[in-house]
Amino acid sequence: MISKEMEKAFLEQINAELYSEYLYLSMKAYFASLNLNGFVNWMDVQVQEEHAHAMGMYDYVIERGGKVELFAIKKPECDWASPLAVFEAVLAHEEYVTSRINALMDVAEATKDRAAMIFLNWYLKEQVEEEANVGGVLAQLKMIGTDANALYALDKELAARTFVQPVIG
Ligand code: OFO
Repeated sequence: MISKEMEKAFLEQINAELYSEYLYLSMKAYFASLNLNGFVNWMDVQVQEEHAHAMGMYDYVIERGGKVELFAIKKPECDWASPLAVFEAVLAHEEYVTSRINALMDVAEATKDRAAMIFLNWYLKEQVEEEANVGGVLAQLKMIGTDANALYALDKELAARTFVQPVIG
């Protein structure tokens, strides 16, 4: 059975993951408005990943005998100055999410919830991957600068990203 403290921490994180899904959905719309369809695809994969992250925790809380309660999702930003500005925002957001998962691990440690610690390990590893992925695109965007041809080449590359349903836990 999950403790009330751990349950509350998971419910807040489910909300944060759903907010991430919402934020990337908003970024997807921004790229659609620029006709950058590879970036649209990259964001679409991100949206699906965040949904899977939220559902992983949702299912876990239920499996541990807890009760899921959903909270309101705050409105995401809807406009950015450039693709570079979007990816700067994505990296800052993922770093924030990493700090949240670390805080969740702190609750698991403080309540001696070893099952939750094992479960959360997957999320910690996922954050390493997320930050590296985003950092890679960001570095390319910085090199590209104002070169439209290079931006279109990157757009083509991002069109190849595919969603793989993660096995969480
Ligand atoms: Fe759920 O990893 Fe991104 O936010």
